[in-house]
Amino acid sequence: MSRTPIIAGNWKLHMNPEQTTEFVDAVKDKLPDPSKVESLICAPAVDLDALRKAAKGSNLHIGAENCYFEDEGAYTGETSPKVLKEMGMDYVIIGHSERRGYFHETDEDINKKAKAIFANGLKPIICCGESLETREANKQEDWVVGQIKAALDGLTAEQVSNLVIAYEPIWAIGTGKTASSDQAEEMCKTIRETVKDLYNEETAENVRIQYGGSVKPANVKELMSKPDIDGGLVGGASLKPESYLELVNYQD
Ligand code: G2H
Repeated sequence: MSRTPIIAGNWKLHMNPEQTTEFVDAVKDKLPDPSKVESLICAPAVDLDALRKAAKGSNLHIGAENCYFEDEGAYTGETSPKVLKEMGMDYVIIGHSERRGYFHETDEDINKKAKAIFANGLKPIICCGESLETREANKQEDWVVGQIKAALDGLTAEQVSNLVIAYEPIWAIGTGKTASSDQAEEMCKTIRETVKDLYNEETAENVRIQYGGSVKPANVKELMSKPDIDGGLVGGASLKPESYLELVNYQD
């Protein structure tokens, strides 16, 4: 089974529509063959219309950084997964540690969001990862396995085959401290084994698992050489076209 690697930019709360258009114009003709590496940008909701227009006809996949688990209703300030689909998005990141931490998202919310994303024909990128305290207490595996079980609860094997899991140790996010490629591989392998236990071998072989946390051009090749790491979820290093192009073209 060969999984297509997926390198995703997570712009967080950076960029405006004009910068989005400039960025996409600078990268769109230099992206890798999508059968070799899937290139994705997930942008703030206010930039998604510009992202879609600029990326049209190119090999760039596009996505949002979050959504709500209801399609519509009295939920002031939320983003509808139904409208994200109508806008042409492919992916939605859910469960990022910044959403869990600053916005108090629970495992249950994340599971409901995953279901709403699939119900609308989109694909979730489900984030998981432990804090420094949890790692220092050597409880990181139990923690991450618990997050994965909760996030996948009630999803079918077919859905899980089509989603992406991003392992992002919180202590490595935006800190410049990357997990070593062995630490990252160890957890990505554990996640794949968890999917095998919950579903079956085929689903575990299909699911793509990214590592995130200070991924940059200097470490992407080493991380991507690991058998259970199928991609990167990249914050800071995805904000400049040159750096993003180095990341997605890591095979060159
Ligand atoms: C982790 C990552 C992107 P950075 O949050 O999801 O950000 O690459 O800046 O550590």
